[in-house]
Amino acid sequence: MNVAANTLRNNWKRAEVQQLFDLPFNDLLFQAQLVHRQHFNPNEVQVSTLCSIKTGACPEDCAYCPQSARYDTGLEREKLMAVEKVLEEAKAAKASGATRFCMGAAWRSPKAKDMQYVTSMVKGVKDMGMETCMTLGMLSAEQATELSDAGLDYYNHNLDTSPEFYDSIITTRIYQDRLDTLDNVRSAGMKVCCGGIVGMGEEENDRVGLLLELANMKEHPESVPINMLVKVEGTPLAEQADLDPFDFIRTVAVARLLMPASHVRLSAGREDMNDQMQALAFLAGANSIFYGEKLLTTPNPEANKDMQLFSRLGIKPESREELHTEQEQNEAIADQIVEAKMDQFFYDAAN
Ligand code: SAM
Ligand code: DTB
Ligand code: SF4
Repeated sequence: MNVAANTLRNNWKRAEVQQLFDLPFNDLLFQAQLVHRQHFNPNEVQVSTLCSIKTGACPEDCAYCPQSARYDTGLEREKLMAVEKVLEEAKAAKASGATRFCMGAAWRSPKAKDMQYVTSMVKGVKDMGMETCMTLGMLSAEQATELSDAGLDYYNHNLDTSPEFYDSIITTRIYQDRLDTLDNVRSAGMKVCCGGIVGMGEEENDRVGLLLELANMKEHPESVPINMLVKVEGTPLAEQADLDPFDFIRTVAVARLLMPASHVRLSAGREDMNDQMQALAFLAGANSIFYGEKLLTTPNPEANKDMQLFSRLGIKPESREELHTEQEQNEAIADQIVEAKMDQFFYDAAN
């Protein structure tokens, strides 16, 4: 099957998606790379930084999540971060080369009293010249409009898995709730960041189902995070068996083929991937990462290590089109690369 056609579709059939998963690995990666090159510079990766603006004590029961109040994961519950503190973190993220600042809250949905704080955060981060993203749980149409009016560029809300497997992972809200929030985000004019998690014990059929849901949305999400489950002690999925790494790469490649113009983000789970696996994910069409030592509550590779990997692969962080920040950004990135190269030099010299 040759899928390298230069068109965006939202009428994918389950059997077509299954056929892509069934391709020999090399054929699948070759197709994904062809399609990737029609839409993106294959040597650029978008870099986002995450900040947990409200950590822990979430009332939901998502089986993978260290922040659910229902599981004892040893996480300290925290109040909503002060706006200034968030802006300080955003400044640091910008200085280290991130172009998007993503703020996450362990909420089922934001309360009315929270909205003034989160909208101030959006305005402050935008003023620094960075793109903004938030993930705050379910949103009503009014809340989505409020965030959009404040200047929020992206809203992250994942489908997480297939509709069929969903009930084995979350019982406190249904698939349709998620679709409704995504509709509200779209109608309010924001860009959608929506993906899922693999490695939760789902079947390949569920990975097909998840990608089918995403690819058949009226408009593809602009950003598609593919998370590999981070197994956290105390959560019901702590002892989940590892997913075959090639099945993870296949999922990235099929996402790239189905949603050719979207950024596919190699999201949570990179700490458990070696450099070769990450390089394969980039070859399969992943072109965005979370950058910085921490995701929301779990570790992520050190920024320096990522810059070393980029440098070894000849990858450059994607810069934003807004030119007034580009030079600053390039300078920051160049500094990071020099630093990373020095570290590598001393490491090599000492070993
Ligand atoms: N509470 C909000 C919500 O659930 O929409 C926002 C924050 S929540 C932590 C954002 C996403 O992080 C989840 O939808 C899930 O896809 C991802 N996530 C959470 N825990 C994870 C884990 N242990 N491994 C991989 N991804 C995870
Ligand atoms: C997404 O898809 N992955 C990010 C982000 N959206 C908010 C979150 C990953 C969280 C991993 C577990 C943690 O650090 O708590
Ligand atoms: Fe709460 Fe979001 Fe974690 Fe679910 S994924 S428990 S909603 S923080």
